[in-house]
Amino acid sequence: MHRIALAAALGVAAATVGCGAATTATHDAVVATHTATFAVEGMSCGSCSITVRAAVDRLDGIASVEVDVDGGAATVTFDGGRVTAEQIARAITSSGYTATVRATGGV
Ligand SMILES: [Cu+2]
Repeated sequence: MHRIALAAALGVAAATVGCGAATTATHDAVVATHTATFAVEGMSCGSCSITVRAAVDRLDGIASVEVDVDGGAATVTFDGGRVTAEQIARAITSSGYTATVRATGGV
């Protein structure tokens, strides 16, 4: 009886540890770095690039934002488990510049 109780207690401990490990693994998988390039229409100066950058930075899961005013483009590195390229394009568009996803890449 005592032996069974001990085994059950160890089982719970093992399950708890296993759960923690699984959570960590899942978390690592979710922190998948994606990079997307967007065509952004309507930018004409540095102030435009700041507006676009701020609109993207407000979103969850954004790692970096690069805006190329002359090229009419933005390159965003983000956590694909927390935000999508489409959501980023919508955020840029609602800041006043029409954005479309040009290319996406995951790691
Ligand atoms: Cu401007």
